[in-house]
Amino acid sequence: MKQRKPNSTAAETTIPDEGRRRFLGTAAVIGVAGAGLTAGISVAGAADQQSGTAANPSGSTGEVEPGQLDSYYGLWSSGHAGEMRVLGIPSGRLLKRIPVFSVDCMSGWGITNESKKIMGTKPDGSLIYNTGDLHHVHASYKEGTYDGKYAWGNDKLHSRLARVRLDTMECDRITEIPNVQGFHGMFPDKRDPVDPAVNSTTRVFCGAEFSIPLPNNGKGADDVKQYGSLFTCVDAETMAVRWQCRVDGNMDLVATSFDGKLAASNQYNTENGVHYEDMMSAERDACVFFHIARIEQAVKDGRFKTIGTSKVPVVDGRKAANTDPKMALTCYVPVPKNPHGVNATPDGKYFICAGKLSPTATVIDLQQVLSWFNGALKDPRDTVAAEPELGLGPLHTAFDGKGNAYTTLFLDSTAVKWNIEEAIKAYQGYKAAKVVLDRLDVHYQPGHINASMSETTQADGKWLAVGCKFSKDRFLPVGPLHPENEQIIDISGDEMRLVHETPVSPEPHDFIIVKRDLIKTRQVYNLDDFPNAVKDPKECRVERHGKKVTVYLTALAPIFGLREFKVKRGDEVTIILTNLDMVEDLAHGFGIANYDINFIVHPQQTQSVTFKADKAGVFWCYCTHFCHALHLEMRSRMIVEV
Ligand code: CUK
Ligand code: CUA
Ligand code: CA
Repeated sequence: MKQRKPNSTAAETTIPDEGRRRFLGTAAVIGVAGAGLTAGISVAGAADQQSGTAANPSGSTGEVEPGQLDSYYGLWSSGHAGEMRVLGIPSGRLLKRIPVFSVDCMSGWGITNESKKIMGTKPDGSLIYNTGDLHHVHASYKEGTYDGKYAWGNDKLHSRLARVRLDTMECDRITEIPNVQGFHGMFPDKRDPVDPAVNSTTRVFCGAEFSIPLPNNGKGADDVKQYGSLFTCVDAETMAVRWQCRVDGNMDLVATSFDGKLAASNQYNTENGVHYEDMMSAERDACVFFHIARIEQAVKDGRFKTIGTSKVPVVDGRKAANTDPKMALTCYVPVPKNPHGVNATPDGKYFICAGKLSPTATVIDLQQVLSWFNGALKDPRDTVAAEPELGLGPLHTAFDGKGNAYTTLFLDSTAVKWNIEEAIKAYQGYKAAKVVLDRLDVHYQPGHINASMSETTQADGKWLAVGCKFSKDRFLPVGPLHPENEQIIDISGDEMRLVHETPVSPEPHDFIIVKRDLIKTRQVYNLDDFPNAVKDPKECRVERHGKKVTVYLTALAPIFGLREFKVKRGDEVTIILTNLDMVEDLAHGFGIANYDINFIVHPQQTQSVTFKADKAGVFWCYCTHFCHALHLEMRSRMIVEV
């Protein structure tokens, strides 16, 4: 198998001159902002930078020259780091880490009252969870392509769904899903729901990998019959859990159809095994399809139960309850042994389920699945349109919008390019079909794979990224754990061409690659969006109600509104800090020595922290984020009196 070297030619991206000037103009203002007096700068400059698209001429190196911008946002998962990451594509440069499930001083995530409220706290004010495991990132759609509004990430560890708003690239909601464990695959609707009477907003669908006793209340641990897995629908806007559907077997990844009618999840444990060996005894497992409209009708008609203390309606999608296809909520399509990954083709016709323990990928025809649900097709297996043999350990599949699929082969350390229509012809017995078009070594053991705009109607066939689980010898060793390796591949030509690779901190799984002009970010908050904002340095003060003390503070480079403030030992202190600067990128930090407090506050934003003043003495509070020539002098003193 071959390994190709990049050619070297033109730079990747260019920004139109106009946007460029605006950008430089904004940057110049930041310099001036040092005076702390500049006001009224809009965020238009940043939006301008994002317009314009860059070509990917075959032969591009994927290098983005100093000062040039990437043409795509990569929204990356991080696994047990619990965060979402933003990479520039094709450069692979890390642009931002978005804390989601884990505490992070970079932003004060898990430290400020505002972030704690999103993450969830115990009665004593401490976080319910300090850990997470974020595997999958998917963004909101409108009419088949990204609308730039939200991105969601799952927490496999504590079964939570988080939402990141893409204008600020910050997490704004986290919902815990009841009665499941191992919440793994997740995918939002790709268009507005079909029947507006049934659904008012789009939804996010969530699979659950581990079966647990239902209810999970300490009884029934030894009775496998009481174990079950629930497929969950969450409202994209309210983030409330709408309904759940109980299945036989487990679920892994999730895909949704472009017409809003179907969702599906691959199942590797149709055996309902509790132990490792049991989960591999069957030659075939399944891809379970959900008939969304029927499920929502069943919920509406009251044909559901609730489980344990949860009020969420649970419908029965198990085989025994769904023997009549015309009424069925679910359809179990048999696919070979322990499949992993299910992906929707950008033409809306097929779901592709990778084989993992089988060297195949199964192409399932969605029209045929609907035919089965209408009673026109007897055997669910007849929905299979193709099952090409690709190589060892197929996991995930991406698309170029030109009819080709790209599948990772974990055991072969290869990405394989194959043609879907040719695979269908081969399945129909056409001997001359040319299914596999190219193979490329990747380094090493690839998991997820994705192409620019892959699962949208705008799949553009320019870049492919492969998340390699092991980098082995590719980078300087850094102790026992090597970085992972995100490899960037040019797919604009007939052959895949590896252009470069980026080491990343372990361990990302899924990611998406979004055209940069689809995401419009903002850099300055609106002061009025924060009811507790301290709008003028003159409003800075200390207010006491019994043992509760509130400190109202402003930050305006390079000065905090109070040079010192006094509290008493034993007080419950709340500090409310408003950043009155108005210029993008002028964040201030607030750290209190020996008090375990550290957060930042963005221009025109207000953040607060609450803590017990349990140590007497003088404690310097200083700006922890470099903001100004006099940043080091930007301090206040907390004096805790006995
Ligand atoms: S899973 Cu990690 S390689 Cu959690 Cu999407 Cu397939
Ligand atoms: Cu304000 Cu550093
Ligand atoms: Ca199995």
